[in-house]
Amino acid sequence: MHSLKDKIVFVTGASAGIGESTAKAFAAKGARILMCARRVERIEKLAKTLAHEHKTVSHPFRLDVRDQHAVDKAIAGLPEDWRAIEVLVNNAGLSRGMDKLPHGLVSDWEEMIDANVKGLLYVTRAVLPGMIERGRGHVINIGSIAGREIYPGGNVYCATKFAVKALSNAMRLDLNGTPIRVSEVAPGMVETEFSLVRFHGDAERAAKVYQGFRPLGPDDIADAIVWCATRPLHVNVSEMVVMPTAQASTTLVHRK
Ligand code: NDP
Ligand code: 8X3
Repeated sequence: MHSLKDKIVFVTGASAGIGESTAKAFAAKGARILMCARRVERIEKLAKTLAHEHKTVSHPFRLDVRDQHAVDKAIAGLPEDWRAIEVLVNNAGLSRGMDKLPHGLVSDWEEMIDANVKGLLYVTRAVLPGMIERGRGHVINIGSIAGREIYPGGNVYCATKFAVKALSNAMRLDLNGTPIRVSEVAPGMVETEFSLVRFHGDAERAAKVYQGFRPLGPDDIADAIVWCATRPLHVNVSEMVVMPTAQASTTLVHRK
């Protein structure tokens, strides 16, 4: 097993859901946690929780991954003792809307493409050269079952997650011959703030998404991410699709 004790794990989008659980799960393994999100007050609070519960040192900072200049500045400006990132979890992302394509909001499309695809690229581009120079590192991209199967109204969100799958495969090709590992963890339905964000704050509509079956929780995905990261260094989990037992595909969920 690869120990992450005192190693730096960078989790993007750690202010909620899968990212928050992932920061906690790596902290429980003794890692030091670098984390970002736009809602900085939330990650500052999380940093206090990590310090209290796991005696973990963490470094939270505000970042909108859609802003390439801000991403470059944040990574280049990291304090000296926070630069040696061992694991990058590209988690920051969102869905917006579920309208059929002819009626979709262009602003929703842009937000998803900018965060899920361009943001992931900006962060990865800023972090990878350091990993290559140090001769160690692991990039874990959060894809989705939506990156394997399209569902009605999923159009642009699905396209961004297909892109995450393509970019994960591309990273493995382009990094072949280096010791850097690249994994994609692709969840099915996880109950987080995801649907609340997708439906622009409509809590009733969001709750319906998870009614009548047991969805995954963010801790289930954090567990899968940590498992990938702690395999021995000669083992690279290329991709892992994790679904609730009640879910067979994006369009088939058994509800009571
Ligand atoms: P949440 O809405 O609970 O969390 C999303 C996180 O991403 C928040 O911390 C949010 O922080 C951050 N984020 C969003 N946009 C940006 C941005 N521009 N810059 C920085 N951070 C950003 O959703 P999940 O935890 O469910 O989603 C996490 C990832 O998992 C996403 O990539 C999503 O596509 C993927 N996923 C989710 C599934 C699900 O069913 N929930 C299934 C499959 C994949 P803040 O708003 O503070 O910036
Ligand atoms: C999130 C999973 O099926 O709700 O990526 O789009 S789904």
